[in-house]
Amino acid sequence: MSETHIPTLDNLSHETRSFAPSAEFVANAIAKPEQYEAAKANRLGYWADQARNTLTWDTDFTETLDWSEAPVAKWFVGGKVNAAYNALDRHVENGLGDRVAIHFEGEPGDTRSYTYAQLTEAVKQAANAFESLGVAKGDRVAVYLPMIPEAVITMLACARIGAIHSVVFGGFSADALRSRVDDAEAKLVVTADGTWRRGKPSSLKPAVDEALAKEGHTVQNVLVVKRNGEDVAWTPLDKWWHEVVETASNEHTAVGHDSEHPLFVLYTSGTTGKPKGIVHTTGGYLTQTAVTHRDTFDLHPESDVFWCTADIGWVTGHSYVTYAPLVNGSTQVMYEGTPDSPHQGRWWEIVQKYGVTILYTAPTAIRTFMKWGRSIPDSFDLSSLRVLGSVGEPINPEAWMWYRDVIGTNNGKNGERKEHPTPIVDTWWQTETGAHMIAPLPGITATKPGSAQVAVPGITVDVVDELGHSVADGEGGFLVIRDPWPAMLRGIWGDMDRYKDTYWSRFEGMYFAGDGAKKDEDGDIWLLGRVDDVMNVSGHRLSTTEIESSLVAHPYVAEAAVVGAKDETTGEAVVAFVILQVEPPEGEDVVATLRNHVGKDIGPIAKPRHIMVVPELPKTRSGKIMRRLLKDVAEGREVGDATTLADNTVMTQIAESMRK
Ligand code: 6R9
Repeated sequence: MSETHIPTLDNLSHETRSFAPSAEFVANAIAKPEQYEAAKANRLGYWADQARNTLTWDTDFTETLDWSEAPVAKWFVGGKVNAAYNALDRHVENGLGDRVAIHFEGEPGDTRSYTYAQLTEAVKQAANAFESLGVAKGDRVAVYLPMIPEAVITMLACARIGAIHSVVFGGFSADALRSRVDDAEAKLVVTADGTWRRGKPSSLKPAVDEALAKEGHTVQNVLVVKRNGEDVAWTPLDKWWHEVVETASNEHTAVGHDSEHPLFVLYTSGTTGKPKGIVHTTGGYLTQTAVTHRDTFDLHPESDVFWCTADIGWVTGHSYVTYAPLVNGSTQVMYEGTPDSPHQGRWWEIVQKYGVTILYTAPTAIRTFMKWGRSIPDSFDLSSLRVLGSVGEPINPEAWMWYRDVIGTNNGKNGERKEHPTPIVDTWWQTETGAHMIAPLPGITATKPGSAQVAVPGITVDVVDELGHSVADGEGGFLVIRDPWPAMLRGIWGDMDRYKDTYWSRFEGMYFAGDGAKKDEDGDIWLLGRVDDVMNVSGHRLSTTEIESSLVAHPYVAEAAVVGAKDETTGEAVVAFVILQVEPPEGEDVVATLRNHVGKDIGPIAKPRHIMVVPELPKTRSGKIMRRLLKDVAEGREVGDATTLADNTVMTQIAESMRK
């Protein structure tokens, strides 16, 4: 292996289990092995077929890909297509108006279901209302809403009229909201009085008021959905959603927008610096999100009930809540609240209640459920589940196996187990990629615990060394994407240079994803975490994921985060933060036990120098551990900017637990 920061994955390489799909699953699978071959033989032809078969175009496209201005792609050039029409009207026209599009479950237990016909009407009303407020094609609309149907309605109404939505996660602060409103020069803000969190009202509107208090912004109107009924202050910009939208006409004709018309901007953080407004356009994004939703999850839209637990504030909520499930005409569940309200079985209760067949969630949630114990999911009937998905970070083999054994074999409350556990699909992608890029297909791929494995048909990924040369099987390096793909970002809002510099300057002619990866002996891809999470200890490259997986595999440990702390002698030293799931026996030296465990599992070099037992780990709202903050603790520095934490008391809790 070459020098520098290419990660290794020695302990994950010990992972040799592999699970082939059952014959029954294969027989009914939507995706066919021939798709890989067709895409390989004629990549652009494959995507052109997918675009035409998946979407209804107002005007057909004349060119599949224009890469003449690389790295800015144009897909399905000359085509005209309306995203909202594809997600809604066409299903009603095709006789599916009575199919449920969204089963909404509010945190307090209130529910609402929208059929395709009802959702289409609601979006037409919102489109008319936004237009009456002066929003026109190309204008930006900031969306600061909880997980309620109005969030989806707002996004689709924007898409319908060609306005560009910029969803700002409801957990972000007033300052974060203002900087995003300013950067995109939003004309309209759509928000709510608030939402519910663990049985208590939680407000949103005051943050909007605070964000817009200082003059100099571009906002002309603020639309406010009444959700939790709390009193709110009222400004001259404010209008109630129920007064403006719900009284608007429900007739609205969708017109096709250019395939390359911007659909949305979504801000995402780099490791440092100002958030980047990732720009996505219409035709390519819709094609790849819909195709991957169909193939990765083996979607049978007439019978499946899909539930993606992501908030619409993240790309997963854009692609696999608002767009793909509706473009595919499927039925989905949307849940407003937290997994532990009013009890730790809430998610499983929802799966049981709606007969969810496909569940798509994040490793952090799975590890939380592991910590809470299997008796909770075991007491619900999860027999409807048939595909389980994972996204957001590398999934430890331990969590993967728990997901399979506990959730994937549950065949009812009576303790019966399924003969064939449900396939698990680990999906690697990013805000920038727009849709799945690496994922096993559940009726084709024999899955391996902890690996996203193979590029989806029509996508070319690779792992390269420092110099950009493809590494051999068994070797590690940097994950790159070799060819432009339909759902790729088209740039960073207002900053094309940063786009080129961030993604296209590291390796000539390749998209640099920022992730470390390894090819195993079969050529399957294992993700190792961000390359900035890679440690170098005495010249040995260690991945944070590798050591975390080892720690989590120990019966004492519920969750673990590992960082490299600067060390004069060894370059970096491994520092681990762990949450325990059991009270260790009296007199047990937990730290020594865990150090020895890692030493045995991976090798003495990987033994954490320090292990701190902590009550919580610092996570963003999307569940990513903020290792940067832990690094500050490990290196004895003052803790840096912690404003994007889901729970901002965590760092204090950690500091306190270390003083003890
Ligand atoms: C969809 C999403 C992107 C980063 C990405 C990588 C990590 C996401 C992963 C995964 C390993 C997976 N990531 N899925 N790592 N296995 N299945 O999460 O987008 O919020 O932009 O994050 O998340 O590090 O580069 P985003």
